[in-house]
Amino acid sequence: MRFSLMKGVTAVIAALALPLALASPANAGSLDDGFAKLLVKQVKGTNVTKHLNALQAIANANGGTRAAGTPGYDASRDYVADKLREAGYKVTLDPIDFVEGWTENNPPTLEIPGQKTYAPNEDFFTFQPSPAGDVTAQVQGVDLTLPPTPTPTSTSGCETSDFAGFVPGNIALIQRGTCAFAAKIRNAGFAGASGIIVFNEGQPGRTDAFPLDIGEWRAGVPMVFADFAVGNELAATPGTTVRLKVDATLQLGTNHNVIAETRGGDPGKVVMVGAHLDSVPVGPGINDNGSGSAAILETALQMKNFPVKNKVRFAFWAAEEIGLLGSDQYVEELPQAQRDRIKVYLNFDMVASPNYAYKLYDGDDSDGEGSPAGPPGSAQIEKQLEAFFDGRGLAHVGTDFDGRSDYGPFIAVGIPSGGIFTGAEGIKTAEEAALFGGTAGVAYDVCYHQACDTTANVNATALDVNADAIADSTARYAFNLGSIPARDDAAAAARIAVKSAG
Ligand SMILES: [Ca+2]
Ligand SMILES: [Ca+2]
Ligand SMILES: [Ca+2]
Ligand SMILES: [Zn+2]
Repeated sequence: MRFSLMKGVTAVIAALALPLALASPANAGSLDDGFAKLLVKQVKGTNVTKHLNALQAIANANGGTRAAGTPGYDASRDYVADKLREAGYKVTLDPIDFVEGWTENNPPTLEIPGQKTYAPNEDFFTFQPSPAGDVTAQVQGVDLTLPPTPTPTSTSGCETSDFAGFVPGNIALIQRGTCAFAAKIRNAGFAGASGIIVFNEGQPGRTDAFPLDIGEWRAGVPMVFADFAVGNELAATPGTTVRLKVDATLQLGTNHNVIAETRGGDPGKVVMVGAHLDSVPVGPGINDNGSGSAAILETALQMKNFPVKNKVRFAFWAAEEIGLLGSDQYVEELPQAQRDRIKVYLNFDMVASPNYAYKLYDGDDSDGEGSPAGPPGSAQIEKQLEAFFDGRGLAHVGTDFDGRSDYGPFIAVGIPSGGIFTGAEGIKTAEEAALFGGTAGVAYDVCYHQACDTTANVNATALDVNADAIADSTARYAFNLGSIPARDDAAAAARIAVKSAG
């Protein structure tokens, strides 16, 4: 079977008779190059559009949405899982938690027993969706910046290293600053905090406490947001024992990531290709992210009989829109040995924006914007995607790893990542309009996170080109990971670089 397939492939490659200029000189005629060209030919925009129509029909039948926790999500999950099963993939429905409901039953308590009681819903508020809990323990400050700088700079609790000296069981005292509340809460949870007090940073306009939904609960302990005065006072007396109590009911629901893996291929070398499958509650989410989901689904279906060298694992993430919950929980629950096997992660979130630009994640940080370069190997992924667009004579620009999609958890554990993005609520520049056409001064996707993100909100050219780019990069890595540095070597190189810089 494999042999005859190979003959077929060779025939198709020969029949393609591509001009030499289009072939990558280093790989021309190689297995990965041949299969990439075959798969690109097989993946057709019209078939990707059929999946988008199906997702639109699912939304129409389910109140106009495919959001996490809704029947529209489950129907999307079933559509994708059924197609992949029929194609022969090993399909797993991977359960993940999300917040289905949260009610505060009584005001919270924060007191220094026998000495002082702070005023609930004035000096401090419960963070929604805090788990219930009643803990008495020592307070320990975490990388505080006191007095505060004139403008926000505190990175309290933003890095796991902030908790290096943290005593598990203590209550973490954390300052508001430059990273998300949710990130601080996560890190405090990993460090074993028994309770969490985040206080406002202290600049004018950043002193009061107020109620806030941070969408994060997984530290599993009571958590509150206090005003600057409370935090400053507790920080001034290290080792103070406080009582922190939250009385709330947290109701968790379950959604599923759909994970589909090729039966063949080296299980020690996994190529992961992901797209989030959920929409926001207000709309059907066809560009965001039916487009990426449909494109990787069609790629998977068309490569079902490819005799891949490396294992290819497709992931359709749940609950991306409410905090990357699907990808985050997937990576968190993966044992280190399994993480080590994932050699690349490719992310496709919004690949058919109506006023598109071809944006490739800036793996080497050549743009010098926002987040640093991705883990070693990310630069090579960017280069490989660039080569596809260059080969078609199409322009491309970089886009920062700003943490807004499912590559975030992969990068955080050192897995090289990359992918394509055609733009969301950002405004297309004049330079980009010159490169890609479309309209300068208008959002890439005017229907971003809105009810109008329907099948009418998809640019067919961008969808077609990006489906090909996805097929191309997936097939190349399925057969050849030679460009990706070995993880151990890369980690060692990074350590050496840090050492010499220090
Ligand atoms: Ca810090
Ligand atoms: Ca770059
Ligand atoms: Ca960057
Ligand atoms: Zn979105």
